[in-house]
Amino acid sequence: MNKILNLSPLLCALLFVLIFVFCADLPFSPNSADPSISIVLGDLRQSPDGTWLSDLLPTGGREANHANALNKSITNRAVIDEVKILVLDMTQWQSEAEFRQAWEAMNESALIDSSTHDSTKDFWDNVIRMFQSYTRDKYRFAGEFTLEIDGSVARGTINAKPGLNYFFIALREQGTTQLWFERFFTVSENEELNTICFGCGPEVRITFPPEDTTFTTNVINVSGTVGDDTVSTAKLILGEVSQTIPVNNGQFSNPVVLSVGTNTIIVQASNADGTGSDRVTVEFQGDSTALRATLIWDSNDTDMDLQMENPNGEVCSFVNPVIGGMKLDVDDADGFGPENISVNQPISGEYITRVVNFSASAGFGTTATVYIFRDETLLEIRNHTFSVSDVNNTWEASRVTLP
Ligand SMILES: [Ca+2]
Ligand SMILES: [Ca+2]
Repeated sequence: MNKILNLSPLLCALLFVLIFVFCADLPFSPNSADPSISIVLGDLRQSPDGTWLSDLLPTGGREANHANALNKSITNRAVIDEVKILVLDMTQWQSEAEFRQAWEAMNESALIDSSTHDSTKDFWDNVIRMFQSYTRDKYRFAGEFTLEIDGSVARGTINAKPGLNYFFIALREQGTTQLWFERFFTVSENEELNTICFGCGPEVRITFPPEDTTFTTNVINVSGTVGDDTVSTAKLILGEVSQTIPVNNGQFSNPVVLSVGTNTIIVQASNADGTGSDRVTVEFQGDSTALRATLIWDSNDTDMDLQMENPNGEVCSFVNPVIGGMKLDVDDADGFGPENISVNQPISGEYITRVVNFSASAGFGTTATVYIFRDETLLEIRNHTFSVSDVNNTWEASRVTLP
């Protein structure tokens, strides 16, 4: 016979009062003497990864609505008002694989007790009720925790028993729940090892330029490190211009073209865990340009060439980098760009910007993107894909008439 049933009603009532008094804030939390786990959710704006719970939920009727709520995307991630973590104690299992194998072997529909769903409760409450209804042979519902939100990052500390645990992490916006991540995690007895960063990706550090540097040249080299040697490319973002840059053995160094005034430079790198980024803000004090063209492209070890022809028929390119009031500020011969031509001494008439596919890497083409700035403001973005056989072909990207 179940031992609980042998308890006298008085003892049960006493236990209830003790549980209520001592655990009022976190009624289902594991004992605070359990190892603590520091959790960081790196970027809440990233797409969630969650299908497993959808599979668990019954289909049809109100339960289908719950499944829909789970998959409903939160439209404005800026107003996420709650981040919750639900912890299942899986310490009776040696590994995630062992549990999943046992779960697959079960008749799931027989396990799902739709009577646990209560139409007066919201989705999150029903998820908890559902998990609580299983807390017998397969796992134990250990508790729910709330993380602190700071912009798009959430942080907090939770406690869980040493051994295998399951974390179900949900974002909630005005009562709408979205599964963000689910993860099995083995809690160590040694608390220093219990740090989890979901969706954080590799650590990115911009080492040059330092924050708040003022430059008098418009092309600077951005360099730094990516904390994952297997990452081979990163994204370099400055205003509207977003380009791929190579990363070799965790190091990057690539030119970037500044606009007059304040520039925020962002470098992002991704791996299977998510996206990491760093940013610096610098100032460029120089003459504003009447017209400027920036070229980037999307494959490494290929050479694109930017050209600009002024109304007098003079052509600025790597052959004549300074001519007719135009200047090729930066040239690139090995992939991704940027190349940039600035018009510092404008003359009245039409300027034509062209891109020449100087070399093509074997096996794939290259998409070139040209950003045209008029008086330091983005006027247009044009792109064109060169096929592998388009070697030495020219693409006319833009025509702009200056007064
Ligand atoms: Ca080139
Ligand atoms: Ca390059």
